Amino acid sequence: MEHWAILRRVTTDIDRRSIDTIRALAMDTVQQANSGHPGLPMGMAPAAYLLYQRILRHNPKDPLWPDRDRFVLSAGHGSALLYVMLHLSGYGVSMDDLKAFRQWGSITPGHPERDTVHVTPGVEMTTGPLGQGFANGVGMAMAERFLRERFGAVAQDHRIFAIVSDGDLMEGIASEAASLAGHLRLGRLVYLYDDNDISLDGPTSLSFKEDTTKRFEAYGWHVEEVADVNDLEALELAIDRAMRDEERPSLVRIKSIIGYPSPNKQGTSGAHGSPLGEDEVRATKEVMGLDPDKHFDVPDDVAAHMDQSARGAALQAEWNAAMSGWRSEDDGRAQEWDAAWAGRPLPGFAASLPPKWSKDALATRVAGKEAMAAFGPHVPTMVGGAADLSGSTNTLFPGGESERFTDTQAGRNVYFGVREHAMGGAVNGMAGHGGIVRPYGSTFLQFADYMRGSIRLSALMGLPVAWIFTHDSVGLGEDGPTHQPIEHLAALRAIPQLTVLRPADPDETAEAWRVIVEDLEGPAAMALSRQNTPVYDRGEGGLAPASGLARGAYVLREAEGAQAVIVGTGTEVEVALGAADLLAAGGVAATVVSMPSWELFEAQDEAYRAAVLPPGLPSVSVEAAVSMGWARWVDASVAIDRFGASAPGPEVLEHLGITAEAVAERVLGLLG
Ligand SMILES: Cc1ncc(C[n+]2csc(CCOP(=O)(O)OP(=O)(O)O)c2C)c(N)n1
Repeated sequence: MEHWAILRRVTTDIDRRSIDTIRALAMDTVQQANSGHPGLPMGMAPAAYLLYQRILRHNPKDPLWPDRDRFVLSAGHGSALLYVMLHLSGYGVSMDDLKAFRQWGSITPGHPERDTVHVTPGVEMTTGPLGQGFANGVGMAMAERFLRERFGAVAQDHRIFAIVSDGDLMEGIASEAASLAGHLRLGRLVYLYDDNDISLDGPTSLSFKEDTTKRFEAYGWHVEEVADVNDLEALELAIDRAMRDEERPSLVRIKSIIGYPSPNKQGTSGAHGSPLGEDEVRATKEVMGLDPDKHFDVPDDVAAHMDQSARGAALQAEWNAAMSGWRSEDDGRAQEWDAAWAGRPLPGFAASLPPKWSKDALATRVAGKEAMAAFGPHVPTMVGGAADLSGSTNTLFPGGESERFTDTQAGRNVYFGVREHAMGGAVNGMAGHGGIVRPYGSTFLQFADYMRGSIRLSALMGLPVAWIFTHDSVGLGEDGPTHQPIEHLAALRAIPQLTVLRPADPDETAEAWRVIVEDLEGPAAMALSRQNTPVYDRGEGGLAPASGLARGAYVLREAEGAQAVIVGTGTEVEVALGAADLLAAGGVAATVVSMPSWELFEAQDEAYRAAVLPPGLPSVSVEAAVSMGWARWVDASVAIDRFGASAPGPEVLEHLGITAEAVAERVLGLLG
């Protein structure tokens, strides 16, 4: 038990034995899988113990209690620690689940996953790509503040905790998110930084030596320093001071020893990412005074001591009681609350769309703004914003100053600043928190790359978020190839479980918003144009109604005796119509299909798909982007398989061949 020499002020024997049990279970879990990261769980066991045992207001028997404190393990490689804590605190993670760590079909995958496959009770976010969890917590703190201001502190009054590591702090996304959190003074954020001086390649001195205290103070954070994670008293006092500072987010910088108290591997990167090995596990158990022949062993008194079910039930019962009074005070507020937590809009949402458009021709980004203004009142907890491009992406709700999310008020329009990475992570965090209906982030389509990690995670988690990308083709013009997306639609379509939508005109834009808010469970990415498109005449004798968007692709204008089909997306639907007109003038009949979403079309039955794209009928697509992927749907593509160029948009499109003439020619070529 000599390793306890370091534990100068651990209060009780049961504290010590509980923490050692966490360490032993984490070692066993990783050893059994013969894969995983034991070092962080062992080093940070005292911090996790304090959190789950004394600090977090949580109820293991209802992991989705809306007013629970949130905990994000941003250093997702330390998943064994999270699973062990969930098991010991009474969540639905069994000893058998620990034994199935990293195995097919288990609820204890290599990194924590929140999704529809691995439903691990108590896992708030999927983490693993370092830095993402850090940014997720910032979004959660924004959600908590927004909901507390809207519904009152009876309903929402909690904190966001995270364990973040050296790797998290090295990642750029964490810098952006920390800067944003400091700016917004997100005082409910309390991050425990595992400052163990070790990362994967070796000591952090290889690559990381800034003064993190000064850095976070400069961001406007409250920083606490704890010299030794094993000093529970100092640690608890530091966390307590951090929690009391509600004006600033807090970083509790904690010195720990990776792999502690493994006699031969602690303090080295050898304990970071591989099992300690049977012998070292035995030796470590011996150091802790535990029986090395026992595996997955939890003494009865430790199990009873660590089970948080009773404490959690009491906390939630108190909340439930207060909430029933709260509900009866204001019926409308209660209904709004229920809709918010169900992720649903209020009645009247669909009827608000489409609005009466301000002009006959509008950029779809402007149509998006007009649609948001129309449906906004029906989704009062929809929060989002842009990465310093609100004026261009047109994603602000009306309301000006009073709708702004600032350091003193939580409105629904967030100015994320030029921070795409943090915006992505924060929007995911808002969705993960719950209560925010369809949080969204927007920027130019080109910069989707900057936030791709978060977009991918939103898809992996199936989060109900909206990514709104404008300036969606070379048609944006003069800004040139640095700003002109080329491969981005293909890159987004390549992400599984992400629905990509590129509406053709204002009516399709409104319908796309309806589908995103009402129909879709998971994330959506919408591509909107900078340049105008007509509001198509879809009345009697005109083009087909925009409701066809919900099926992914639909016949927009049927040609009798069609010899070919022309498929367009977004602003290129106008090109497709022009091509069909040219062909008609030459006696060739071509049907025009609008195809705003491959994924929605893919989900239709074969009969519908065959009706839209009849097999055997020559087909040509037109989209101002790479041709990659189009062969799945059509025989030939008019596309742009090169970077764009700086010039007025219409000229760029002309030079790169996105014209009605080029499409008509391609159709004629196919027809021989
Ligand atoms: C974005 C990203 N890049 C790289 C990795 C691979 N990786 C996993 S853990 C790790 C080292 C992290 O070191 P640290 O955060 O200090 O954790 P510790 O060694 O203390 O467990 C790396 C590079 C990752 N998970 N995410």
